[in-house]
Amino acid sequence: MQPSQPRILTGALVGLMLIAALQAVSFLGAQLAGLPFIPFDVFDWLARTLPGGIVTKGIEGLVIILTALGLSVKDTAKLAEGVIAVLIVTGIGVGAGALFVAILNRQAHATKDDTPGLILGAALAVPFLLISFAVSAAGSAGPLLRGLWIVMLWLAYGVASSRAYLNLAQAGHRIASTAENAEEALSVQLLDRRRFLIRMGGATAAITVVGAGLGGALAGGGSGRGTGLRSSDLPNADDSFLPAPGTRPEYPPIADHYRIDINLAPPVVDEATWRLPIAGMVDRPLELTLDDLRNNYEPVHQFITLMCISNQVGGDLIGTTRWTGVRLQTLLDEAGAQPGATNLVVTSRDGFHETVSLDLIRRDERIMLAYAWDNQPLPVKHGFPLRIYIPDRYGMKQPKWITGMEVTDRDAPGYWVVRGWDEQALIRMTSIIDTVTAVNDGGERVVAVGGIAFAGARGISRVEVQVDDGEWQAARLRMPLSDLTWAVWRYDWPFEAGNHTFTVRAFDGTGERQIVSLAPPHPSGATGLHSVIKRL
Ligand SMILES: Nc1nc2c(c(=O)[nH]1)N[C@H]1C(S)=C(S)[C@@H](COP(=O)(O)O)O[C@H]1N2
Ligand SMILES: [Mo]
Repeated sequence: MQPSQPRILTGALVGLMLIAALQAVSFLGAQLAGLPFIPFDVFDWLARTLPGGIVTKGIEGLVIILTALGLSVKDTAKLAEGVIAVLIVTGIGVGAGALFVAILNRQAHATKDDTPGLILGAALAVPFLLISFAVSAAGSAGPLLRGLWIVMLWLAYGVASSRAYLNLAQAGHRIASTAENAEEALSVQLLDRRRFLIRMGGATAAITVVGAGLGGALAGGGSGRGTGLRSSDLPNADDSFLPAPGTRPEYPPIADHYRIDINLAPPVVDEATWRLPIAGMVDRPLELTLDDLRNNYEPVHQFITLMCISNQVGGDLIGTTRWTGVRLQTLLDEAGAQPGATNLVVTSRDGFHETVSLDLIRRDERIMLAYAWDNQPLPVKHGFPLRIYIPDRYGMKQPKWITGMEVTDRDAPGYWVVRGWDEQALIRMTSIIDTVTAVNDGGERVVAVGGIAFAGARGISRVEVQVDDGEWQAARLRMPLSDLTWAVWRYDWPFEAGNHTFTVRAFDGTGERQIVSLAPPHPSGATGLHSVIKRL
């Protein structure tokens, strides 16, 4: 190696500094102007493009790791994915920095201008542009602005890389030519390089901290929303049943609702230009605005529990709120499906899709298109402006951010069905212990055990608790919010000091007992009983 040539490792370091700054600026742009955040686009693209088996293993692994760390899956999964996304792009930036130095070191006549940097920037910009446009869901910025922004960021990365290279090379060269002997030259030159790298590190660190900090502050700002239902509005408000202390709220705030979808940043749909088309094999194609849906149809309110098929036994990917919208039957009748049509293909802004049979829609008037949760417009991350509800199915069958509906005679498998998950995705019964607490019941010490049970649209008829190897004992059930929600239960056990195992099982409305054998979420939903060990 000639003394005047920067080392490849130095190139990697420069790459690290620049990619950190690039991501911070991209993050700030996302928060300020709805521009794409490059790592999220890359992650979302990978999640859509990699084979379903690999993605499923990845999700399973993540859920298992988060659970093992004692973290709430619903609160940390997106954060963990975001960290992975940033690490992936960081790796690309570091690799590109190293490769850049390696290539320039081989050029006999290195150019002194920005040309190599512009070439590097353009070479990076092209794939990232393609990726961003392939996922193109998040962010409110228009395509032209998105494109320009991505090109600009990578060109800046490239030009900064080549300026850094020139500085590093000259730092070596200048001193090498004035020093008395080679050894001395080398040490002085390294010192000079180090000074340059420290200066560059300071500058990039400042950009990174300011970009990420400002972006983070902007991201935190929650929008002022309308008011949700009060507990006195709930249909079972006069049930005197008292849940065990520590049981989750029967009707939680929607801020606590889990979120699962294929996007790191949720798609932002502009209400002004959004239309719901009902097209294809229909006599009268429809194109409805959100106001049409809100004002021209009788609103349907349903209390609904939604659960993700990736939920582990006892997991937190389950939530309840009141959904408001329009019966899908009504819209389908209005459009008039033609003879021979069999299915409705529902497509989403993020490329997600699912197929619902017309027979099912005609049979089940509870199937709805929902535009409100808890009396407020759907939050962006929960599918604004419109999502579908199909009773008794896991969430994977129920698209959010709906942008298209086509009546057809084809049967196209849904997004997750294509990727190896259950075609029907019928909800498997689950019961969860939320709490085991010693309480005073009129002077007597008892152990209050409580939680929820859920069996899709089949309802819960009975919940039983077993302590250690004892008999199964019937728990008391609170009247549920509806036939479509979880049921809150409670079992009071006479206090007995020591270490005890509490296990719960449920029976659905048809009298069927919860499946005992253990199965992982893939491909049809987890089964097995939930247990809690508690020292009393
Ligand atoms: N467009 C779209 N809809 C979607 C998904 C998605 O990735 N994209 N994920 C589905 C899955 S797997 C689940 S569990 C539910 C979760 O809804 P929530 O995030 O509002 O709780 O949304 C469903 N609808
Ligand atoms: Mo899901």
